[in-house]
Amino acid sequence: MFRQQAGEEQSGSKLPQSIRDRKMTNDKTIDTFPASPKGYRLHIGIFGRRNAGKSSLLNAITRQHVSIVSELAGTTTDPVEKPMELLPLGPVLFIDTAGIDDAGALGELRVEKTRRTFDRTDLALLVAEAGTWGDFEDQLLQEMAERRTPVIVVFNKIDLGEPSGALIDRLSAQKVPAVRTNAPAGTGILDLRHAILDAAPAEFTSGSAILSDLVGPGEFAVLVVPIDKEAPKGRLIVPQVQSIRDLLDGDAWCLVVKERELRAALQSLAKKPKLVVTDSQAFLKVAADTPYDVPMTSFSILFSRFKGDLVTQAVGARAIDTLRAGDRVLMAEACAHHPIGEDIGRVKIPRWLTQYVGGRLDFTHVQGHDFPQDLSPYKLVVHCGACMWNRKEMLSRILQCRAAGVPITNYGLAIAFSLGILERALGPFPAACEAFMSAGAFAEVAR
Ligand SMILES: Nc1nc2c(ncn2[C@@H]2O[C@H](COP(=O)(O)OP(=O)(O)OP(=O)(O)O)[C@@H](O)[C@H]2O)c(=O)[nH]1
Ligand code: SF4
Ligand SMILES: [Mg+2]
Repeated sequence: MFRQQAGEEQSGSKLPQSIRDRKMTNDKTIDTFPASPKGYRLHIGIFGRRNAGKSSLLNAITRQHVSIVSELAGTTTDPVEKPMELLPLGPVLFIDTAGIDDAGALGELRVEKTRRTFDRTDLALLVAEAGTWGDFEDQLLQEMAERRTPVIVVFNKIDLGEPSGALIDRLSAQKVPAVRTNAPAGTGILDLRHAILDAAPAEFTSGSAILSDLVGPGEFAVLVVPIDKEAPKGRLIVPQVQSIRDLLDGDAWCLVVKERELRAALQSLAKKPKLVVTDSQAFLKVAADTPYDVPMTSFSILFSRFKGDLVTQAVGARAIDTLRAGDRVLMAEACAHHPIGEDIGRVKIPRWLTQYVGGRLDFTHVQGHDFPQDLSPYKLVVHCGACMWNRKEMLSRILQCRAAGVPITNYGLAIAFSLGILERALGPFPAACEAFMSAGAFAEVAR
């Protein structure tokens, strides 16, 4: 981890006013926040013959009755749109369409409406009854290929039949991913989520900015960088350097200080910074020295958003409250950095968590790609900021935890939670803060 995962928060109390004022959602798909503009959502079109189970599939993914399902072919007549937060990928817009094997004038109109949704589809789900594949499906695949739109084939109704081996082989040779589902029973929905994550175009899976969007052009942030015995000689570490570069790219600027100089630096400034970002190890001092009206967070929280899924990982920090003496905790680092002295992952976080829980915990440490397939022994996964990884890889790991029903948080979030400053550190991220605050209600939603 970046030996300074910044930390954050703790249990409930003083939520920033801006967040308290936000209307809490009752919708269990978290689809009211973050309020991403439609254009930023990954548009996932659901296509296929009438009655293939397209609407059933949408309902299974959202766990809501979004679209009407019936045994009558041709139930969906106009495209049905459903925005939601598809954890851990982020904001998506599902578009359920009318079956397009229709004949007749009415059918043609409906087909035309469905075809128009092709233009705004970033990723297509081609839903077919497992035992029914023909020219129609091949033509749809070809049309999507011509449009360079990635496709996932969903063989639905696997309770009634299986796709042939020859077809599976052909799709695999064409590099078209396929999943098998029984939508009403929820079978295969997790595989579908994985497939969506894998197939999503890169611009939707790479984090857009580390912090420049929070600061803004012409504005500045103060970065707090402790120079202690764990700091590498003569250089800054990757998350710090990347943060500085991101600010410059965003036409913003920054002041870099050690924690000891922070108070004097803030006093000497003519105006307040838009954000203070600290290494998590200095979090308590930085929280004390930063005026409450200046937003403050940590490098590792920024990286949870940039490389992982801040909402899921903030909610995951809640699980620390449920830890009991003897529970197993997996500490995972994405690269083999060299532990120095009081290493944060091996010494400091275990110490803080142990103090919080009030009893010995059983820690397992893994590095790099050495991540257990079986997560069931663990009560919690605490992950580093994954600054050396691309986001897709971290999101896959988050999905694996979700599949196993094991909460995942990150180093900084865990530290802040155990130090009691997570709410404040999540202040710049209303969606994550709100999710964290209503984590009880979210536990159901998040899987
Ligand atoms: N046995 C079984 N039935 C399914 C499955 N998925 C959907 N169905 C049923 O298939 C019928 C059609 O499902 P819909 O979800 O309405 O299909 P659709 O593709 O949206 O149909 P149109 O809107 O008419 O194009 C309904 O009776 C569903 O209950 C499945 O996996 N297995
Ligand atoms: S990838 Fe993880 S362990 Fe490696 S430097 Fe980045 S935060 Fe630290
Ligand atoms: Mg339908």
